Amino acid sequence: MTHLLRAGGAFALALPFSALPFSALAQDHAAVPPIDHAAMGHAVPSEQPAEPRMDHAQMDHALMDHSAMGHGDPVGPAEGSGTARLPQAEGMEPGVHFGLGGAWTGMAHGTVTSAYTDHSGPRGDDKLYVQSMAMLMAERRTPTTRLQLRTMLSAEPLMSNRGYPNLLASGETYGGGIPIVDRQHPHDLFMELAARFDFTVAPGTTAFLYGGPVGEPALGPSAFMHRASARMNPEPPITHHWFDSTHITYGVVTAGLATNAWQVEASAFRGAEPNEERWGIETPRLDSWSLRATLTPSPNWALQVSHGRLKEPEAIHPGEDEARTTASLHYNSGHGLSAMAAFSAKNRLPGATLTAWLAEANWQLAPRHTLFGRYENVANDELFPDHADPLHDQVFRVGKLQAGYGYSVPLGDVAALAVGGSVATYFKPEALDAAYGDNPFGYTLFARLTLGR
Ligand SMILES: [Cu+2]
Repeated sequence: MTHLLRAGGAFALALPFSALPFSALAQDHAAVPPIDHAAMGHAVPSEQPAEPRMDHAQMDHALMDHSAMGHGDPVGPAEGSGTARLPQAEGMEPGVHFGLGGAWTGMAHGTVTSAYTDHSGPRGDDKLYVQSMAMLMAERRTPTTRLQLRTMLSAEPLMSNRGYPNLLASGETYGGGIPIVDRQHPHDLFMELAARFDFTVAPGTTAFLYGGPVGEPALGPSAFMHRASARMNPEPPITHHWFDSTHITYGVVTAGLATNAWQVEASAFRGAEPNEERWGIETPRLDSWSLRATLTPSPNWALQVSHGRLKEPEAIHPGEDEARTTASLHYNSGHGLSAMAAFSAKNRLPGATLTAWLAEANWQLAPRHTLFGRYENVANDELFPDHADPLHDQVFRVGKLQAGYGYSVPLGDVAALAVGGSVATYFKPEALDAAYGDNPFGYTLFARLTLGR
C-alpha cells in the first residue's frame, strides 16, 4: 500500500543509479526528520504506542503513517530542496512511499505542468510549454543513522533552449552564448544526483554530509518548486537568479550540524551556472563556497541566512565572480497557508550590488481551492544584452505582482490534477517604456498532474 505525502512540483522518471539494486535507490524532499525515529515514537505515542525504537529500521514504511511524521508533530523541521529546511508544519512534499525490502524505503514524486503563457508589449511573447520534474529516492534508517540516495530529473531539455516567456526575468544562455532575457531557461535533465548521510553525534544533535555530481549547495531558500509557498504557482520567480539559481549545481559537497531548532552548514561547489547543453552532466568542480544558518524556533516558522562566493557563475560575464547574500523567512500555518518573504544581495565582483525582494503565498482555502500570489522587486542589469544598446549594462529596478487560483481534483489515491491560472502586472521606470510598453500585462493558464497528493 502506498503512502502519499503532499508537496510541490516534480514528476518522476527513471533512476540513473544503475549500479545499485532498486532497493538501494533513494531520494527525499520529504519532511522526514533525520534519524529521529526514536523521538518520533515518543512524540506521537498515540499513533505508535508500542513501537519499539529498534524496530523502526525493520518496519514496513509503506504502512507507516508518514503524514503523522510530517504534518505538525514535534519531530523536526521539514526538508526542502538540497539540504534546505522549511517549517515543520509544511510536512513532506507529495509523493508515493513504498518499501524496498529490508531497511530500505523508497519515495517517488513528480509533476508535469502544461502551461500557456502570454505577455503584452514589444517584448511580450506567448508559448505553450511543459514543465516537468521527477524525484526518486531510496532511504535506509537505523536508530542513529539515515542514508539517502536521491535523484531528480526533468524533461525540460525537450523544449527550446530559449525556454519560455517570463517578462523581466533573466539568466543563462541559449543559441551559443545569447543571454536569455524576458524568459525562463529550461532546466537540465539531471537536476540532482546526490547522497546524504546523517548520523547522531549527541542526543538530539545530528551531523550530516551531502553531495554528488549534481546537487544544491547551502545557499538561499529552498528552490521555488520545492517550497509550499510556491506550490501552485506555474511561473518561476523573475528573481530566480538572486535566490535559488544554484539549485542545479554540478559538483556539491555540504557538511552540516543540526538539531530540531537550528542547522548550520557549509558547502563547496561549482560556481558556474548550467550551460546550454542540458542533457549531460557538466564537469564537477569545487571552486566556490557558501555558509547557511537556519533557525526553526517553532513548527510554523523557519528563518535562513546564507552567504556564498561564486566563481564566475555567468557565462556572459567571464572573469566576474559573485558574492551572494540571502535571507528568507518562511511561515506555514499547518492549515493551508504558506508564505515566504526573502531578500537577496548579488554583488558582482567587480561590479554593482543588485538587490532583490520577494514575497509569496500559497493559500489552500479548501481541499480543492487554492489562491496564490507573488510580489517581486529586483535591480536587474541584464535586460539589454546587446552591447550596442545605450541601455546595455544599466541597472533598472523592476517589479512584478502576480495573483492566481488553482482548482485541484484528486485522481485516486496516488495522483492529483490541478487546473488554474494567474495574471501579472509589472513595475518599471519610464526609461523602459519603449522596450516594454506602458503597462505590460501577462497571464498563464495551466494544468498540472502530480504524482502523490
Ligand atoms: Cu532553475
